[in-house]
Parts: sequence; C-alpha cells; structure tokens
Amino acid sequence: LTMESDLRNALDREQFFLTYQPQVDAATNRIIGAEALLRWHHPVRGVVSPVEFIPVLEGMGLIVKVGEWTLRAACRAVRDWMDRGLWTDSMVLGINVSPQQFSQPEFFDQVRQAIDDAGIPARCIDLEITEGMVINEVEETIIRMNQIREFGVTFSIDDFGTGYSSLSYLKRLPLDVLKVDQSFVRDLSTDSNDAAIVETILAMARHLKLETIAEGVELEEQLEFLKSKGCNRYQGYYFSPPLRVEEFEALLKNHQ
Ligand code: G
Ligand code: G
Ligand code: MN
Ligand code: NA
Repeated sequence: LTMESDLRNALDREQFFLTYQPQVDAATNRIIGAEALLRWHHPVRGVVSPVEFIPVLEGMGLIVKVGEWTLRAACRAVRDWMDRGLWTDSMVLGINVSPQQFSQPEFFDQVRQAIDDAGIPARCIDLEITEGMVINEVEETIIRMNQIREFGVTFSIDDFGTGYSSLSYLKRLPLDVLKVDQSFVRDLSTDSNDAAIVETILAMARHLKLETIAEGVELEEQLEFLKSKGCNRYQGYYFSPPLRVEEFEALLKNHQ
C-alpha cells in the first residue's frame, strides 16, 4: 500500500532514472547499442529494482505514464549522445515495453512523438516486447507492430523461451531481433539441456531471419559457445553491468 502511494508521486518527484547496459558485437568487441533499464530511487528504500515495482505500476495502471516517461527520457539520451559524438545512427537503444503500454491506442503516437521531439532517427530505437503481450489479440498486435516498424523502429522479443506462446506466434510476428533469455545462458557450460535449448533457439532464429542477442553473459565459456552457434551479439556482466548515465557515457568515450 505504501509502495503504491509512493509510486503515485515518483514521477513528479523525479525519482525514476535509466541505467544503460551496453550490447556488444562478439566478433569485434565493439559496442553496437544498449538496453535502457528503469530504476526507482526511493528516498528511504534506496534504489528499487523494476522486478519489484513494474508489477505494482501495472496493477495501478500507472505503467502507461511511466512507460511514456521512459520512452521520452531514452530518446532524449540518444539525442544528447549524438550531439556529443558518443552515438552514431547505426547504434540502437532497446527500450522495454510492458503489455499494457503496448495495448494503448495511443502507443504509436507516444513512440513517434518521443522520437520526433528528440530529433533522432527512428532506427536508433528498438522496442523490447515479451511473449505475454502476444498471447491475446495476435492480429491486432501484428497490425500495430507493422505500423510502428514502418516508422523505422525495430522490435525484439525479450526473455524468449520463458513464456507460454507457441512457435506459430513467433513465426507470424513482424520481429527483428530475438533475445535469448539469461536463464538459458546461465548454465550453458554445465547443463547440456540448456546448451541444446540455446542451440535450438539460435537455429530457429536463423531460419526466421531474426538477429539474436544473448543476455546474461558472464563467462568467457558462455560467449565462446554462443559464438560457435552463430550468436554474435550479447549483453551481460562479462562486458558490463547496467550503468548509470555518467558511467555509460565514460565507457562510450573510452571506447572510441
Ligand atoms: O535491470 P534488471 O535490471 O533488474 O531488470 C529487471 C526486469 O525489469 C527486466 O525483466 C526488464 O525487462 C524489466 N524492466 C527494466 N526496465 C523496464 C522498463 O522501462 N519498462 C518495463 N516494462 N520493464 C522494464
Ligand atoms: O529486460 P530483461 O528481462 O532482459 O532484463 C535484463 C536483466 O538482466 C536486468 O535485470 C539486468 O540487470 C540483468 N542482467 C544483465 N546482465 C546480467 C548478467 O550478466 N547476469 C545476470 N545474472 N543478470 C544480468
Ligand atoms: Mn529487456
Ligand atoms: Na530478458
């Protein structure tokens, strides 16, 4: 209950901020983009994880407003980095979108406004959706995704393999990127089932002509396995955890 009333004021009190986790090309070791990850700085509890507060925001219906703030803040960040020569128009920032947000009729306008107001190329933004979103209303989801993709934004399927959707949905959705969930990456070098699952997911992505990004890569062995199976992009502690904006900018600067 207190969490709810605290969240009600969090936007006005400017308690939300974004962290950025770099995404890397494994072959060249170059930063090719990042994922924006939301944080809540609570005055007493400190920094709260989205795992705790996103479901509460969803329950309150507040995720739509916070999601719009996130979109706008992320696009403004890209604008700022471009102005400072830290970001090129071939780099992509991933933004997580909750099902409730996506199902709003205004969602496309929110995305377009955020990108236009920031004056950035639409191709610099990738929207990460989850399987939860596509269970219902597949037709409607496909229509909306196509509208947004025509504008130039790409779509990733996040946490792939952890939801309930069938492969037939995956085949029909106009996706660009499949993110291999970290739960399969974690025990890659010790669990032969996980290794088989990852290999299968990567083969399927290749057939569906989807780019792949592996998540939660912490170890050299995991990276080597992924590379050997054709996954050339990753994010994870092995390269960098999610960083506060100043740290992320310093990393981009050193990386040039
Ligand atoms: O950053 P980790 O940093 O703890 O993120 C945990 C979970 O929260 C992830 O599943 C991630 O997809 C989700 N998440 C992070 N930022 C956002 C956001 O801006 N919007 C939504 N809907 N989910 C987010
Ligand atoms: O959106 P998504 O569910 O993919 O959120 C990514 C989550 O994974 C965030 O909570 C982020 O902090 C976390 N994360 C990123 N890299 C690693 C990693 O290498 N290991 C682990 N255990 N978690 C990671
Ligand atoms: Mn994500
Ligand atoms: Na994920």
